Amino acid sequence: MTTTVPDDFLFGTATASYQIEGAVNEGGRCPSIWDTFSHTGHTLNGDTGDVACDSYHRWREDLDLLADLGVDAYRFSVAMPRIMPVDGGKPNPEGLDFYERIVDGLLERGIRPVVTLYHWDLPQYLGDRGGWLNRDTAYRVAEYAGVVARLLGDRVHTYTTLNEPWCSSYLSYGGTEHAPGMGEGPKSFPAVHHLNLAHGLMCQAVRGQVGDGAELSITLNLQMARGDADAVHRTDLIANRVFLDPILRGYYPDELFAATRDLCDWSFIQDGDLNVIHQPIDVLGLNYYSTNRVAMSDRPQFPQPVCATTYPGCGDIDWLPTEGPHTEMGWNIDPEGLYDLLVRVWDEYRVPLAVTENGMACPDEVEMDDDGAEIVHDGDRIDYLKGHMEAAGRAMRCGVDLRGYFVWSLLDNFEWAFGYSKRFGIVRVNYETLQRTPKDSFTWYRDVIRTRRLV
Ligand code: IFM
Repeated sequence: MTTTVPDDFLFGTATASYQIEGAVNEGGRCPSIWDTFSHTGHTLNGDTGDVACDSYHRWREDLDLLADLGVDAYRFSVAMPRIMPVDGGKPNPEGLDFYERIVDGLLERGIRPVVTLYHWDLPQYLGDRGGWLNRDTAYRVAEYAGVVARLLGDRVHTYTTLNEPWCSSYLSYGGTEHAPGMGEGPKSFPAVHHLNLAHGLMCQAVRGQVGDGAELSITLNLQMARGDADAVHRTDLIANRVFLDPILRGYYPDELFAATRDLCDWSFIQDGDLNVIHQPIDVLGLNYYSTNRVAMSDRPQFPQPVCATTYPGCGDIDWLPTEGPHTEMGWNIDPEGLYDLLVRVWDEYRVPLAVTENGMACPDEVEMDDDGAEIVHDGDRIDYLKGHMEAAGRAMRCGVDLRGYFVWSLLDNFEWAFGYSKRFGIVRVNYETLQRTPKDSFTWYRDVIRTRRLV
């Protein structure tokens, strides 16, 4: 069954600055923690974002692709290293001009800009002072958010404060997968709190510039676990409610303190922080790809010594292999998980939602047409998108207030620690020539958007 969406529903695609822009030494940009991380052997094949899709130079072509696709909105991120390249210095006019051209270029094409203010490319000078372990980072990032909002104002449809703070905390300070790759499990808790604080401060900074009419959001990648009730409950607490509850309800759950008692005293929470974090938002973005399967084990909850983990406080939980088909990332394909997630968050938090990322890395095969041009028949990606859109539509029919759906990603791009080995784009990027080629999924999505139906 298909679901017809309201006129103001946003069909879109998403990207992020470090993943597509390249030109890392141009326009006055300073290095970010991802430049450092990727240049020091932490990514597959030593890949870096130095060139990426070269969207810094090819942005017009990319916006034309979006216009051809017929999207209502484009979700992209602004790079703080382009806007505030000097520690304690003034905003960089070249960086500001770049994003102003993109926003105006989108509006000229009838596309609404959805701006993510922070998608992981923290300036290295803030990384040098502890990154998200340092409370000051929250204030510096909020100051930058105000600079961007002052410039772009109400030309932006939605300002998203942070993309996936789970990754910027647990995966970056708890584990070793993301910059700075600290790998000290519970060290990620102060990073979590400082990211939550940054979200609140950024909301205040944007509203301070744009006024109460500013549409604000944050995007979370909530971890959808299935399995033993106790294991599901604990992982939900550590990975999800640690963001959802302070942001949407103004408190950290007591159970969280109990579940982490041997690891962290949470003394970094200061008086008034929760009031700052608990700002009204207009829409909650959810990035969804797959589910996890968990079970309680016989191990102790708090292993000694503390180890690298993206789930501190969950030492007694096993992550089991997932069933069914998997994407090239090794993630299982479980559209029902998207339905469950949307219904759960809507039922518990009653906040309007948007699917701000959903998509699939596929082993795309490139063929040549009669004229020697590249073509990609990515039927597996179409099936993935179809299944998830159907699930999203079903959630809407069950009453979920869903405002948009964004495919990850417009372009094949730099997939973080996986470098260029994983392709999520509905447009192929040939990394030698940088030529863009719409895949079959692009044409299919264009037809979906035209019908204004979730498949
Ligand atoms: O590429 C990432 C993106 O930056 C954040 N969400 C998940 C995507 C796929 O891993």
